[in-house]
Amino acid sequence: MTKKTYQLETLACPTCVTKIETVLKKTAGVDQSEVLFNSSRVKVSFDEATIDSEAIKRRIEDLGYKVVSVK
Ligand SMILES: [Cu+2]
Repeated sequence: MTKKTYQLETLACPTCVTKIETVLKKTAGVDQSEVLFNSSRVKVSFDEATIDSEAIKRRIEDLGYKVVSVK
């Protein structure tokens, strides 16, 4: 399992957290995801055989949240 942290631009409200988590939970290959509202970070653990980091980043950005950095 691979773990990455995606730094987003400042999240405006807690609804964003639910929105991102809901989509990531339904994404094939994603094992766990957690959105940290205060730091505007998304922590994801995923199976690289099924999905790569770039696809997860795109998934988040498709929702309208810009990913500033990934580590
Ligand atoms: Cu919001």
